[in-house]
Parts: sequence; structure tokens; C-alpha cells
Amino acid sequence: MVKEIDVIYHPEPKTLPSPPVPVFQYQRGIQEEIDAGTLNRTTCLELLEQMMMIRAFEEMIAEIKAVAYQALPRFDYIGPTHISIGQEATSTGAIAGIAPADYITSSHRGHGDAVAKGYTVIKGMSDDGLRARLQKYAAMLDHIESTPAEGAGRAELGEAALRLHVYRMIAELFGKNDGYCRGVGGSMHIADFESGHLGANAIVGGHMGIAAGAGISSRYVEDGKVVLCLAGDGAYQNGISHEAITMATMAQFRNGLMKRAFGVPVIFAIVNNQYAMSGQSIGETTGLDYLARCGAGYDVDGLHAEVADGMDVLAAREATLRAAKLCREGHGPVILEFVTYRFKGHSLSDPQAYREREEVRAWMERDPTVTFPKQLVEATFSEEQGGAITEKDIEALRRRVWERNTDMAVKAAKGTDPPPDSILLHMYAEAKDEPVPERYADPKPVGEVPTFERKEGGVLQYRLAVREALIEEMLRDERVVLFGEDIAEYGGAFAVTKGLIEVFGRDRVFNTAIVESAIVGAAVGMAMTDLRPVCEIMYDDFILMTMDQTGNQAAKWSYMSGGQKSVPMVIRTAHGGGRGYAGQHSQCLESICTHMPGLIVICPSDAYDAKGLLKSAIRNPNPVVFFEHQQLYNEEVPVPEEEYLVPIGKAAVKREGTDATVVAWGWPVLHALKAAEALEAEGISVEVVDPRTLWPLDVDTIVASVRKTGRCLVTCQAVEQGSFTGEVVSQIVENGFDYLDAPVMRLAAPNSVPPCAQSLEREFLVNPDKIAAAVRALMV
Ligand SMILES: Cc1ncc(C[n+]2csc(CCOP(=O)(O)OP(=O)(O)O)c2C)c(N)n1
Repeated sequence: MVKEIDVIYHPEPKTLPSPPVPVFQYQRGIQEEIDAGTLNRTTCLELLEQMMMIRAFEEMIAEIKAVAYQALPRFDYIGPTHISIGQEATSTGAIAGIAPADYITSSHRGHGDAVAKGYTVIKGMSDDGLRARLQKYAAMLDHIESTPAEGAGRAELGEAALRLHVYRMIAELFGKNDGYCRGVGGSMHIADFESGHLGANAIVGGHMGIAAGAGISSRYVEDGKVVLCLAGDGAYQNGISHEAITMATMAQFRNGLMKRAFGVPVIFAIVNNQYAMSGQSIGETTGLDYLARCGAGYDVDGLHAEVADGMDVLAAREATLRAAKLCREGHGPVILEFVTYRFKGHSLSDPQAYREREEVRAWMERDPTVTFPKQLVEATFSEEQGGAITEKDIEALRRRVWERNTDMAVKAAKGTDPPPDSILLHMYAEAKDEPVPERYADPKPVGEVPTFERKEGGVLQYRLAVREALIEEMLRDERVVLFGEDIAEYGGAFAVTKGLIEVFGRDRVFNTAIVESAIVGAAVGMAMTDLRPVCEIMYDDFILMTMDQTGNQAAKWSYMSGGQKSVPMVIRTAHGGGRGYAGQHSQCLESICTHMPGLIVICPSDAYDAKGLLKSAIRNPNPVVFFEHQQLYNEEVPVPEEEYLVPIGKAAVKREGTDATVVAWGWPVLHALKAAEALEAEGISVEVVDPRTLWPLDVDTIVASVRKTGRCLVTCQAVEQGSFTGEVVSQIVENGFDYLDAPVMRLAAPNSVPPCAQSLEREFLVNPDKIAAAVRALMV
């Protein structure tokens, strides 16, 4: 397909304008908002209550650490202490500016965001919704002695839900079973998917790709949700920030190339608390005076970007309300910078030698938990709204918040610890044969669906088998969306996805910028928000660019969220050499992924397995890294035209034999089969076992083969050092030692960088002759 956009040479001289960035423009103030009806007494008190709840929560942490928390004098809190005291107006105001159904992603300093998100959702719930939630957590309510009485009214239901929220937040910090993430995520990874909180991230900036992906989901399924991506000023300098904003800003989302011209609805919110740990983004570690200026670099007109006073809850709320409106109208993404300050150090162990006390004192004058109550007391509310807010009202609210927090802390400390034998719980989500939800079960292709003619014997090329798997799954489930670098018109570097854009259109098959981290990160965000993304990383060498997103996000969120959400996504990537592409386009890096619990790793060696396994991978609820060997794309074997799946985690005996087993995966399986043929002539009968899935590894089939043959060679094309051969050998030794008549041997590439020179690449690669020689050596 020829690109829609012509590239035209325009050499006329011109000057590009710099888009303006409004700074601290909020002037309305509390009374004007009340009079205009944009704020009422209830909302005011709710904003204050949230700020107080955050303060109470974090003061509790500081006091526990200082052994000064009277309610729990001897409690040993061992987790991190990245508290955000001082920043309450930003968390509260920003989250008040989005709708309860919207998503947030947050950071290591995210207690405030989590408190506010949960609070807002509770306040937005119907009575029935509240009852359903309370019913779901009846056992916890019992433990915290907060079960509402039969026929309880709104106030009592709401208070029970708030107590439950605070309890689950604290229980998470204390590593308790009742925590939002079952106590396995802890302070820096709090997630509450039920309330649209897609997780806090201890990897600075790690959640930005997820935010872009959740926004892409929302744009795709048209659910009107906005994503608020809260991260620090330091985080916004990380590479993923640039990649995620680039990904979310791609013109094709808005300019009509895709069927729906609608910008990705993400608010990239920079929580500028003036310091990273001690580094200062303004004046030291960036060249900017306001970080929101970065919006100018992502869009011809500049993204909507503005700077708001993050110490003023109303200013933060108002800027976010406008930003969210823009997003909902299709003008996202947008950038908001909140200027704020943390009164404590980076963590409680930070001696803060890098700043003057005077500076901290000056910012404390703007403490929102002091300034906002003053504004409330001075404001005039109508009698219908309940009349004036008095200092007594404020004091009563304060007391209620602190008492609730203390009570919940005591109850959380008495909570149950996750049992040690649950250590592996939620590592992987269970694969179930679930039907596609009706809404997505009948996708309409936009072009003719190709059929792939088999050659004699039903033979089909590996490349086409992968393409056929993609087509079948995209026809089965509208949630399956493909994206990656040059996968649309070009069809990917190996032409695997060629023609799919004509069949499914650009909304389901789209190119991305060269942003490997954001590609994988967006897939995580899309998977978390119920799509089934299949992304492509052109060569597996580039998977190293994605390591945080693959290893810390995709692999970890099922576990780290306590099983709240699994991450059903597939990363397709090509590995392997033999084409003289040398060090950075020829590696076999599967062992990098097998080292990461949480990932499924698949490495099919023929077209039949590739098709059946890819279909299984797309339907699997876990993140799958799917390695396709470059040298296999033109190989052919019979592939049925009828629907079939190959199960994940099941090895295949590719050739039966009795004298020695060769375990191989990917291209080396073909070499092993050729070697076995040659050895047959010498009277050596070789069994070839292809695990097909490296993780989870089918140890039983491998050991059963070794039991039969007594000898085993494990081979692959990766460098030997740290390769997956080591794991296979260990498993055989642990589980099949008694059957062995000779040591298990390995044959992998020399521990060098893949070279270009043919003489050296030949030396580097495993081949049939080397395998045959290694098997002969086993027989003596
Ligand atoms: C990728 C990564 N690099 C470094 C760190 C260590 N670290 C933790 S917090 C932090 C400062 C983050 O600054 P910022 O994003 O401004 O957030 P703040 O801590 O100020 O809220 C650093 C460097 C990390 N957690 N992740």
C-alpha cells in the first residue's frame, strides 16, 4: 500500500513560532467559584478531607519510623518512605479534575494519588454501587468493625467504604493480605484497578508508556475515559517520557489516517516538587525554566500545555478539568505542570543537606492543609448549601480523619500476613478457554481477507503461518490490535504483517515511531485496560531498549497488583543470525526473557508450531515474548487450514531416537534434525526434542527422552554464557540424573559478539556438522 501522505520538498525560508504556555493563570479563587456554581460546600469539604487524609496517612508513616506513633509504638514498618507531605493539593486537585471512571497512573511518591483516587471513586458511587463493593469485602469490613447496619443510609455506607479504603492502603504498606495488592506491591506499587488506579511505579517514569497505552485503549473502544499520568519532574526527563508522549501524540490518531480522528486522551501531569532526589530539574539538570515547555516539541501547534499552582487545590483542579475536557473532545494528549514542594526529604532517610531550612519554611507557608481551611472559613456559602464552614467544622473533620486513620492503622497492623506458601500466587494468570466478549466477537475487516494457498501436502511458509495466525485472531477478537515499527505498509522488516493494514485498517494495524520502550509500555497499558495488543520489536537486539517495560512492567504487574489484573499481550520479535548483520542485529536473547518470572517465552521452530502457538499466545492472559528466527521465515511445513492451537508449555519430539537426545529450539532444531539424519547413517539414533515454549519449560518431556536415550546434548544459537541451555541442563541433572550414561553437554555460540565476516559468523553459528560432532563425542 502506498502511503497516503506525499512527501513534498518546501525549501522556502520561514521561522517557526513557539507556542505560548500559560503559567499560573488561575485567578478565580474560592468565592468566585462558589458564586458561579462551579464549587459547592460539599465539594470544598471533600477536597479538604482528601488532603487531610493524605497528610494523616503520611504523618503516620513518619511517626512510625520515628518510633513516635502512639497507636502502634512498636510496629516495625520496613517499607519505603517516599512521602509527599506538602503536595496534597496537587494529588487532590488533579484527581478532582477527572471523572471517577477515568484512569490514573502514578509514581513511587504516590500515596496521595492513591488516597485521592479511591476517595473520588467512592464519592462518585451510587448507593447500590457502594453496597456491592462493601458486600464484596464483607470479611475485611468485619475485621475493621465497619460493617454497616442493615438499611444503612448513604452517609454510613460512604464512611464504611472510606474506612475500607484507608485500611487497604495501610494494609498494603504493612505487607498484609488485605492490602490492595495483597501486600506484595507495597508503598511504591499501590494499584487499585477497581477504582481505575493502574498502578504506582518505583521505576521513575516507568508508568508513562502504560498511560499512553491506556489512552490508546480508551480512544479505540470509545469509552470516553481520560488517563491522568502523574509523575515527578525528574521522571519527565527519563527516556520513556519522550517515547510515551511521542507515542500518544502520533498525528495518525488525529489527522484522519485512522478511521476515528481523535487524540489520545492522556494528561501528562508533571508533579514538579522542585527536586528529583536532590537534583533540580530547573536550573541544574535540564535547560528549561518550566517543564511544560516540552509540549512545544511534540505537535505542530504545541500540545496544550500549562503550568498550574500545585499548592492551590482549586488551581490544580481547574487546570485539570480543562485538560480533561480537551482530552474528551479529542484534543489530547495535554501537558500540565504542577508547581509544588515536598516538605520532607526524598525519603525519611534523606538528611536534606542540599536545601536551606529557610526555603522549606517559605514553602510551608503555602501548606494547602492550612491555607485551604482558611479560605473555607472566610468563604460565604448559601444556607441551602449548609451555610458557613466554621473552624469547629474543620477541627471536627480533622479529628474524624485522624481517628479513622489511626483506627485503620491499628486494624491493619493486626491483619493477616500473606502465607509463605503463597509466594508464587498471581505470578501467572490461569489460561481459561473464555469466549470473546460479545461486543468484540464479530470484527468487520475493512478489506478482503486473504487466504494462503498451501503447496502440495498442505505446506505453508513460516512467515505466512504467522500472518495467518494474526489474521485469524484479529477476525476472532476485535481487541487484538497490531503495532510496531514499519509493520503497516512495509509489513515489518521480514514482511510478516504485509497486507494486514489493507484487511483491518490503520486503527488495528499501525506504525509507531522508533520508540521500543513505549511500544512495549503501551502494550502493557492496553492489556491492563482490556485490549489484546500484539506488538512487534523488529529485532530482538532492540528488546534491550525495552527492558524496563518488558521486565519491570509487563512481567510484574500481575504479581505486583496481587492478581488484580493480568497483562495479556504478545511481543513478537525476530532473533538469530546467519545474514552477516553482525553484533546488533543477530543475537538470540531469549534467555534475557526467561530470566524474568512473569513472562511466557516461546520460540517455535516451524510454521505449524508458529501458527498454533501464536494463536495460543494471543488468547493467553499473560505477557508472551514470541521469538521468530530470521532464518525460519522462508521454511515450510504442512500447516492445516482448519483451526488448531498448539498448547503453551508443551514440548514436541520432532524426531524419535534411542541413543541420544538433542534438545534444541528455533533454527537449531532444523540443524539437529539434519545432524540426526547424518548420524542415522552411522548407526546413531538421535531423538530431537524441541521445547517450543522455553518458559514454562516442559521438563517432563525432556526428561522422558533422556530416560530413553541416557545421553543428551542441549543446543541453541545464543552465546553459551548465561544461555537457556544452562537451565535445561540443570533441569535434566536435577530430574533425570539417574538416567544419564554421560554428562549432559551444551553446544551454543562462542561467547563473542556476533561477527559480520562470513568466516567468523560460520564459526559463531551452531550448524548440523557441529551438532553431529558433539553427539558423536557423547557416545564415547
Ligand atoms: C529509573 C529509575 N532511576 C532512578 C531511580 C532512583 N530514584 C528514585 S526516586 C528518584 C527521584 C525522582 O524524582 P521525581 O521524578 O522528580 O519524583 P519525586 O521523587 O521528586 O517525587 C530517583 C532518582 C528510580 N527509582 N528509577
